[in-house]
Amino acid sequence: MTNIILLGPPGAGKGTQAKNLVATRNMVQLSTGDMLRDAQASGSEMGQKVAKIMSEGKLVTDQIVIGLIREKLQQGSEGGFIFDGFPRTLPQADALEKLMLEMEMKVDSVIELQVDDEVLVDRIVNRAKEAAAAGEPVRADDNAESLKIRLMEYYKKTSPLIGYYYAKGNLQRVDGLASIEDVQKSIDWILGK
Ligand code: B4P
Repeated sequence: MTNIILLGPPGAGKGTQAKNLVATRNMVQLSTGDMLRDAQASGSEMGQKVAKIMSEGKLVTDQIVIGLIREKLQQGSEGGFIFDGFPRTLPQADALEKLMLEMEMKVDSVIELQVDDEVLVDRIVNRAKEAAAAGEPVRADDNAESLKIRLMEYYKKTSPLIGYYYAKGNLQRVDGLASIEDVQKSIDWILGK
């Protein structure tokens, strides 16, 4: 069983790589972004509460996302968990550490996907264009204005986690500018066969 965290700015490819790992390694993807979008789609009270925050590109409260993760961890996973978009703040990282201890598990690897800001903007704007062209729903936060705030939130609140995990000795860096397949190969190399 291997538990990993995928760390990186919006559009770095965390969700894309997590899906590959689910398909190839029988791991369970815990994407807080997907969980929050599902809550919105269900129309639940919590979903309604977070809708505006997310569309503006801001981070949802730690309390809400930690609650979502706790619930999913209790369901277990044979192949291990991929934390995709969680933790995003230092209090979330501390909470994850406590939860893992409680459940007698540990984070084996933290993989940082490194991508330049200009490329992130291109990817997000492209995703919005492709979805619109295909008649699919466009994410409310996939626009230049929200992205500016998402990036600021990342540098202010999430990037300190790079130092946090570096100090713990389990941070690995991957060139997220490479093709999806090459990023996948780098992650496979880190995780081993
Ligand atoms: P997320 O859903 O986590 O979204 P993301 O960071 O934008 O996406 P990701 O990095 O997964 O990029 P993707 O693979 O999709 O968060 C959305 C919002 O939810 C946050 O702003 C916040 O409001 C809230 N939230 C979530 N978690 C939270 C938490 N823990 N605490 C508080 N709030 C939280 O890739 C993007 C695009 O790039 C795709 O189109 C993909 O095809 C393309 N792409 C990927 N890899 C590529 C590559 N190597 N080359 C070319 N294109 C690539």
